[in-house]
Amino acid sequence: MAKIVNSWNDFDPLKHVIVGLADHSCIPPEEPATSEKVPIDSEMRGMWGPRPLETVEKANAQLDNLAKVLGENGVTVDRPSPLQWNAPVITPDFRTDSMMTCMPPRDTLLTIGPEIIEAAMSFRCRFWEYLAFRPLLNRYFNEDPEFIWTQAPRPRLTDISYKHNYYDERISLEERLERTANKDFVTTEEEILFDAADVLRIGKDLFIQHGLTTNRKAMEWFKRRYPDLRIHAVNFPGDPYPIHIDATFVTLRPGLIINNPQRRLPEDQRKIFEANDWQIVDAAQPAHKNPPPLCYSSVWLSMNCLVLDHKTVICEASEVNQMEQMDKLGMNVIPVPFRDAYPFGGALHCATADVYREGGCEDYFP
Ligand code: DAV
Repeated sequence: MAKIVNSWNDFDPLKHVIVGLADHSCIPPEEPATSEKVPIDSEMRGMWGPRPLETVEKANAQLDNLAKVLGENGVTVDRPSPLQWNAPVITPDFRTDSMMTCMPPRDTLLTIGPEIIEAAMSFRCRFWEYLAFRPLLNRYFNEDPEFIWTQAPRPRLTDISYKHNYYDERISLEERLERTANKDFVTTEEEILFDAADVLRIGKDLFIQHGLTTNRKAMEWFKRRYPDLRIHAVNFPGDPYPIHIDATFVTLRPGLIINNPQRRLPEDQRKIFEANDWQIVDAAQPAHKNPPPLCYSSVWLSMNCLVLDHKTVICEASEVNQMEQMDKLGMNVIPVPFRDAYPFGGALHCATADVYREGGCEDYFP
């Protein structure tokens, strides 16, 4: 029996990680929570079904290469067991005609110390996604006597969990930004909803983005479930589609954060960082003008890096500006090509989920 699961942040030395797989990935049909995530001008609007096989194969080649590079750097890598995602999800409360993928494990699994939480996700098409990770979690449970396996309260995702007609093509970018500023999102407060990728773990403090995929009730759940941790709601008014914190606000090491310059953390929410001598610097500009085809995410996947330790970071190989900035910030960069995986749910941080990092639960904001 050995200790397998332990991770309190995104920067301590990484020893064991899950890397996603693109097999059988689908573009899901529209549903109450998803239309918001597909920008108006996206070629994906109205399209759904299995993704083209050649794109799956290219994504898997880059995911496999990432796994290989991690292995060469002393990190143990596990892979999920993809389902046949091209099947409907039917519950007593709803039906949607396809699932999606298990490529971005970061959205589904949240590691807090010795615990992995299966998130309470708001997309109906992602309702069963955690099943792809069950064989791994079951093994961790069998082998690590201290592993705590948690499933957050399962949302029912009935119609009352969403604001209907929230999405409307006629809404201008200005109105969209106004909604973000007013914290008016597509999900209601009916039930606890969160994606794991909205939670930034910094030891004793969890910074949770309130946005399209995570609501206030989730923060309340975290507060009650983890009375020893401090829960902070954060939001980034410059983001018209706030989904997941990891292309917006990214820790590189204790005391250093890169922040998306289009989505700056508001002054009042900066105080806790400033008071503890943490530096928040603007992230470098993305190297690309557009995301790759059939991609949900923005060009800011440029900053969605995977930190291996306080001095080492994996960056996407074509993100020259980001790599240069990392170098200036004193990080050694390992470039890994990854743009073929972006359409499947994100970049290097999204595509992974922490199992073990060295270090304990530090108090960085006493
Ligand atoms: O900027 O589109 C992407 C985050 C994906 N997990 C963005 C956020």
